[in-house]
Amino acid sequence: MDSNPHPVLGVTLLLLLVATMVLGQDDSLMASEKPRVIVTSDGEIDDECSMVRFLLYANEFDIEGIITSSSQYHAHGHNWAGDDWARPYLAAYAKVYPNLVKHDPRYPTAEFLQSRTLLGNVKAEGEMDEVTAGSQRIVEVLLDAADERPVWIQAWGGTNTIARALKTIEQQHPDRMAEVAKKIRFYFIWEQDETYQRYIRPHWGKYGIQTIISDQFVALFYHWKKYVPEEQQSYLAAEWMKVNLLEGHGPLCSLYKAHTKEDKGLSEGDFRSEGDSPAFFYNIPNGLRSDESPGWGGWGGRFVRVRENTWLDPVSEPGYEYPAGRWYTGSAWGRLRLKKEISGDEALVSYLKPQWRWIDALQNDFAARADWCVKEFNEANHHPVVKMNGKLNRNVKPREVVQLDATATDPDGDELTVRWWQYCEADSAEATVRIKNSDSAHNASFIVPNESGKEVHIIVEVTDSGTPPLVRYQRIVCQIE
Ligand SMILES: [Ca+2]
Ligand SMILES: [Ca+2]
Ligand SMILES: [Ca+2]
Repeated sequence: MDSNPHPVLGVTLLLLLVATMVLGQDDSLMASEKPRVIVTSDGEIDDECSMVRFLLYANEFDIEGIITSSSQYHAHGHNWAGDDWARPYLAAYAKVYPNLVKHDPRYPTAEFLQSRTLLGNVKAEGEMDEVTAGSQRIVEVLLDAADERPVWIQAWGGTNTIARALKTIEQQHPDRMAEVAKKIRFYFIWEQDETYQRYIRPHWGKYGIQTIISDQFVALFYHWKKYVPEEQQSYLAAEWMKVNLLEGHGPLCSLYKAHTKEDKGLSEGDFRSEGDSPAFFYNIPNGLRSDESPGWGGWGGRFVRVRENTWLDPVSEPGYEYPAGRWYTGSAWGRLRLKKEISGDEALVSYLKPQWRWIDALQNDFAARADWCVKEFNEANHHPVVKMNGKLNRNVKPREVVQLDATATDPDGDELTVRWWQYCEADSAEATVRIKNSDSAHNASFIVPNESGKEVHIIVEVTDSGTPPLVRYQRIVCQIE
């Protein structure tokens, strides 16, 4: 009998081990680790759209939970999609899974995802008295001392199930609150009930949990036609949606609920809404490193620190004061502005730019994964791989010439276009630097501005020649001495 029944597997494991050891020597290992995420969702129709997309990113995350929760909009007896609303999506995922793994073996099985799909607190808006299967799953993940990695807890609906879980921990393990808080990262799509203000802030605020509360998600919300610029709108229009997602892409994408009829300037097949998707866009490991600080910006938007460790949307209105309490439909700047219905509202367009600026990249990325549901590896496109040569975080001196050098490859052998650019909105430097040879992978450079104590953020963006074109990035953060 063969003493080694899996020689190929043995070699693969060895290669993986060697690769891990090599990667471990620079900072790119950080970027290659899969983020741990817990989704809580209120099952709205735009959550259903987000769920189709999220499942196509199941290879990128360690999904610890998909938990249904209520919100101010949805609860038992109130526009409720059903406790099991996610089930048809997981069933469709099961059908496309055998094809998805041809493109990335890291996709989890539908059975695994179903085992982590649980019902949270859903009986009423803000209900957090009952201990539920969903709240207990969050407790279990947070109390698992064996895994110290951060847990990104997303609220696509109310924060009530999350609040219930934290209350259980406070009641049963008050001595472990600090340890638990250290792991938590929050990303909320508005505060869709009062439980963050009523319970989480007063009881957990002292631990300074990093908390993002987005209003700029409105860029991908029902009213997108009013403020997404024309060139980005084409990626949301029926013509693009039908060819790239809705038709001929298998049972999961065919469940995607685009617009069904002519209504308020929207056509059948147009993008409807995915207001909650930025909560997981933020964690997609695309090289932008946005999850290292909410202020750095990326596919899930860009935020400013408003109080303690709470990050909200950057408002540029002079003298503006953020509300002391909830950031939601009744108070968030963009939402209130939208209600004014100012035609051609440039201030609103600019406020939402941190989110809409990525729509082309996001939609192409979605479309490639839709292809993965039905196509063979050699018929579909896959991401370029970008590696920065040299450190990702650098200390530099004023007026120093910084050499920029990256290596980009593509698993499909596509041609690659390189573009270096300064992420001016994300960095603290006032100056806009001129990047010499900004289309060269190995020969770009810039001169550090004379701004001691500030940072310059430089992105290398690599786009492949495949269909749809896919992009990956790396970011250098230069700290000026
Ligand atoms: Ca929602
Ligand atoms: Ca490619
Ligand atoms: Ca700047």
